[in-house]
Amino acid sequence: MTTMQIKRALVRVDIQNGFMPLDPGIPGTGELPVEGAPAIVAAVNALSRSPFFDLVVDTQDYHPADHGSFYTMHPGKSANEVVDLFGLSQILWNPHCRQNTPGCEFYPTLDRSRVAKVIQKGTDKTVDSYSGFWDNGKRKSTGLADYLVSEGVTHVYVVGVTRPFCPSWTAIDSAEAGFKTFLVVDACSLLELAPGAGETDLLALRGKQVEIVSSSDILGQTA
Ligand code: VGL
Ligand code: ZN
Repeated sequence: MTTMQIKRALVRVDIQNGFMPLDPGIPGTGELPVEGAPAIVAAVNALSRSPFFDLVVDTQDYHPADHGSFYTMHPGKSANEVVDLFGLSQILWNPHCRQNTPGCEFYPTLDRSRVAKVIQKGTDKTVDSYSGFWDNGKRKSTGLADYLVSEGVTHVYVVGVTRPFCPSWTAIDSAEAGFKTFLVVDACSLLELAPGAGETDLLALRGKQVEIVSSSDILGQTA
């Protein structure tokens, strides 16, 4: 009889300067600021150092300067307006995480010592990519699923910036790809464009077989 070997990956989504509130000491911050994003880094680092995980992966939002998700590419439009981008509904964002700029760099206090792989996404200017697995049209994979399978990963734990966007889409695609999937809620930031969006997101995740856990469940803290 054989038993399946559990192998756990921590997938850290888009913990980059461009999503952090403006900090004059850190170039690239303040592009698309998410208020609660710096506060997740301590939990993400603690998880990343835990032997509970066999593998640590970072995703990197990595846009060309003229990416179609930037409101500046749509004359007369503002941030948070919704447009049709080549057949897909697209929320318009401030320009952020552009290739070869400080905004796309990982946040300096993020512990990257165990990172085995970086998966870049959002590189095609015609389509956004919230998920670390697929573009928003699910036309082109990033290679993350193949990489995790090649490493023997069975269980995926998702953290990062920012629900209900990139970590949530990544977790849903992970579950759909066949990994037992968890979202570590206190290690994810939240950007609510409408009130209640965070709660709606948690319901949607559970509906897609993503288990919601907290970092203390994993690290065995009593707090
Ligand atoms: C993200 C909006 C645009 C994210 C990325 O990482 O959640 N959000 N690009
Ligand atoms: Zn982006």
